[in-house]
Amino acid sequence: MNAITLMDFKLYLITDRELFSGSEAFFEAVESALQGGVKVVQLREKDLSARALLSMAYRIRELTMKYRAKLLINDRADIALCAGADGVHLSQGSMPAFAIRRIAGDSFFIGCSAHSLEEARLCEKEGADFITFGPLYQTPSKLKYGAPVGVEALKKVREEIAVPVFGIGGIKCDSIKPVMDAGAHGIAVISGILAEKDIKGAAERYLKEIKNAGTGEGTGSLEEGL
Ligand code: 3NM
Repeated sequence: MNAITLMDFKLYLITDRELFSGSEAFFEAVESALQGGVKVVQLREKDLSARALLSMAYRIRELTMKYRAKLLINDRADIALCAGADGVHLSQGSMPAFAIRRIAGDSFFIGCSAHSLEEARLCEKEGADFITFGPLYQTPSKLKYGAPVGVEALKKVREEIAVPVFGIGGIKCDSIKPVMDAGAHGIAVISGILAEKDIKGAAERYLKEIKNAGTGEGTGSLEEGL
């Protein structure tokens, strides 16, 4: 059984501090999302130096601990280990999961971003615990992530890939159901929560919508079976 399916992990909040006027506003926003029930946060601030990212990771680690939430760091397994984070989220140019696993151990969560079936196969083969697949829809910064791949592509990935797959990219509350119906294990999101005025309320709505949508995965996990 994949550990991800045993966790309270259906909503994956990814950070973007550029949405805020300063770092305190950013930390407050992450705390509001945690108050709304977010249980897994990915710190994704790719432009920061290692030193600045580590310092931010310490702060987000404190916040996530306070709300018993997990923290993953984008790309930097070294920063994740130094900050006592729970895992790392890799992109195609990152170190492969198996290399990180050798030093970080089996309980370290390793997520991996895929934008095609081929990339999803590689993430899984290299040992990722879960995959984010997208962009499913147009995102505010769509050029960065390429053209939307759509939910039909997600269905194909789900048919072949055994590890949990999270839909990502332009997912708003009203697109949660089609994404979950396509077989997603959960939803990964930035702006649908962090760009909202009421961040706590937005997190609550996402969680409610995910719960209502069901998983499309049957009763294969402990969480659902109990
Ligand atoms: N990765 P929003 S799409 C960080 O397709 C990221 O891998 C993507 O932001 C991918 O929820 C994306 O605001 C942006 O669309 C997600």
